[in-house]
Amino acid sequence: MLNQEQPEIPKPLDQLTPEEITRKACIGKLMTHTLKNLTDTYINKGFQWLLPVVLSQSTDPLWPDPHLSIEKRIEFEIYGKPVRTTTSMIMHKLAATSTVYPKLFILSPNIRIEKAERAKTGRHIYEFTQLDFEMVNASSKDVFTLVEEALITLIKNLKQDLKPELTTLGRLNDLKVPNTPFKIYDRTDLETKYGVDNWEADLINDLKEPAWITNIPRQFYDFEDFKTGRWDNYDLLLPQFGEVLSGSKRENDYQKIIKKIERDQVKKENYMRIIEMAKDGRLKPTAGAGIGIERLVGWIAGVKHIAECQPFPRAPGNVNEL
Ligand code: ASN
Repeated sequence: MLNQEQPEIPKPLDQLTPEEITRKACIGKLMTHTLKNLTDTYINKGFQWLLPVVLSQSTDPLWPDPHLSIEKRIEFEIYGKPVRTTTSMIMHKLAATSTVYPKLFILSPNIRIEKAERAKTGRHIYEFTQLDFEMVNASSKDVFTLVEEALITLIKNLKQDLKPELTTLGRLNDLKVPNTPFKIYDRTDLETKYGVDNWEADLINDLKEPAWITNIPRQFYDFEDFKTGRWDNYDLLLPQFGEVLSGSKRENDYQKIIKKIERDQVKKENYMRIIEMAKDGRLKPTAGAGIGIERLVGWIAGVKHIAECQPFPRAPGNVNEL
């Protein structure tokens, strides 16, 4: 758990007090401007905006993943075929960047039925939206530069255009435009310094500015150097708040993909399109990431629970009528 105190579960709209309505409206404006600002940045840099999908045979296995706490995976049949609700559009991004859309982003709704106890972290919701992006022939460094620029532009603009809202939320002075480049930490160094289990919670307490963490063992689609054992992937952590983005340079070598899928005991039959593309040499080298929109806006707004950033809250363990 990253939070010291347990946050209240955000209420449905019709149960808000007048003060809570004012607060919700300010967060809503931050959300609107954040979406406009980020999508403008990506479009101006030549990215194409793809619409999301909700049901697919193939979705993110989310495994192995050091953060995983999924209570239930949603899977059912349509037209005689199994489909799953989107956990992330990583597979779609790999296929799309390698064929028609070399630079793309999607505002992608992801469903991850987190264990109910995760409501306490204030950082988990069971439906969230990623700004999920991917680009061909890019390195991790390219992703860092792009994201840093996008965030700096966003925070500068919000501080300028939404002064009253940030003032109402008590964030105008506290929200600082971070210095670039952001610091980069290797996960193994953090484990040595803070311990294998605690490094994230301890590091975010120490952080004054956003920072990158690299080299995190996880899903087969992240690039792993088999010789050194090093992973070319990253998370972006926000001070006092935690992970807001994860991504990587991608694995596009057929043999390595097969080896990792087998090692992870992931169902190969769900990833045949990507496997076939890799086999034929059609899977291009790409890099990308997904920015958790509710977490980003939650950090900007200084919320106790990121479900406050949702008009219709999705806190783990809480199902509302709307
Ligand atoms: N969107 C992430 C990525 O691009 C994947 C995820 O959310 N699990 O790597």
